[in-house]
Amino acid sequence: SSVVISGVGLWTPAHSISNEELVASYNAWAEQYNAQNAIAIEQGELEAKPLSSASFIEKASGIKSRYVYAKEGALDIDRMRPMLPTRSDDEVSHQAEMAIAAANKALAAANKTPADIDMVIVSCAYTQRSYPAIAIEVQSALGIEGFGFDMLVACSAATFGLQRAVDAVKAGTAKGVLVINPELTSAQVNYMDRDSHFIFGDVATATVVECSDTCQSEHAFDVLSSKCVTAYSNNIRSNFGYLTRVTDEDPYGADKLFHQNGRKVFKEVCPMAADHIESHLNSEGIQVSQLKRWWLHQANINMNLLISKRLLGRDASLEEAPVVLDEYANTASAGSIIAFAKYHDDLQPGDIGVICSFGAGYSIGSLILKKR
Ligand code: CO8
Repeated sequence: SSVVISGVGLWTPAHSISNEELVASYNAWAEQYNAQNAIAIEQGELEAKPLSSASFIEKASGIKSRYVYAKEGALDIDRMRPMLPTRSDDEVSHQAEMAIAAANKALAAANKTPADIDMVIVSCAYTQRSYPAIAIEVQSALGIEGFGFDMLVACSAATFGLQRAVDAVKAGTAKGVLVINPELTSAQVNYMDRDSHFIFGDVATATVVECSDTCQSEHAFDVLSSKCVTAYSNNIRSNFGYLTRVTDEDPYGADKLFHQNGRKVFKEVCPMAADHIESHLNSEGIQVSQLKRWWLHQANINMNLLISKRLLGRDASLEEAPVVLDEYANTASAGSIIAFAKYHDDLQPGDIGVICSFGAGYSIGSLILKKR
């Protein structure tokens, strides 16, 4: 018997923001800022805020729009961040709600019920609190017996979570695992930063991992192997955390939100990811040319083109390396799983594909899958 991914679920928020809407809001905010600070800017004490452009965003990143969990507030130039209502301790939390929606879809796709699951991993770039774990809240809401925990690995949270799940099923620690990625990134986006205001969107994905002996799914994939690697870098960073209260820093400071050195990330991560995929495939005796599908991390279209070109010696077609970031933007760890969710059921038995994430940490995670 083998370990399989037997179902995947994708929950998409109801609201979206186009590049044009986002840029109109940012530019109105920047113009207001520049007018209000005209004297300080003229005297060289402050820098004027530069304007953003929808055509730059699409060309530099491939992103055309993004979904958001809450639209209210994000485009309001007197607020520039989404507005979420506070929920009481007795209500389901925002992130658990997203997670439950994706988990139910994954269970349905795998032909499973909560009784078939005994381990829940909520794995994403941020959790809205430290405890009780979002995973335990989800476990309780779904009526799952067993255990759950949260884990954070930024953009590679989904692949690293899947590796934990695969290992748990292999070891007999769990019979069925739900790995859920409720990415509520909009809360950490700096909508006042031209260089990053366009990058992220919200979404939730979930996958069911189990033993092939119990699998009842038409679209299951054997996990041939998984490989994770990390290498420390400050080029993508957020300093928000529980110590913010006691260091007396501004909790809204720009360094507390997502920020990056995008050019450096691009240059450093592309070769790392390409080498990682190649060496992972080679360790399984698989040639790059045998890959039917690349479910790549969705941060930047040019990154994905470069990575696949480096390995294939030509551009990958959209069928080989599907793109979802045009519609979803970068959804942290969920990107490669969205691509997998939307583009897997046409593969034939024996077809091989790779899920690969790359991002903050740096962190890279890959799983080689074979259609059953
Ligand atoms: N509009 C107009 N002009 C702009 C804009 C804009 N919005 N933004 C930048 N410019 C300007 C720049 O200022 C620059 O001007 P100049 O040449 O005068 O200095 C020029 O355009 C070119 O800028 P860049 O060199 O920055 O542009 P790039 O072509 O490199 O594109 C990208 C910028 C799109 C950011 C690109 O570098 C990129 O995508 N890099 C990879 C980044 C990446 O993959 N990051 C991963 C981060 S995600 C992650 O790891 C998960 C973190 C956890 C989740 C966080 C949730 C919030």
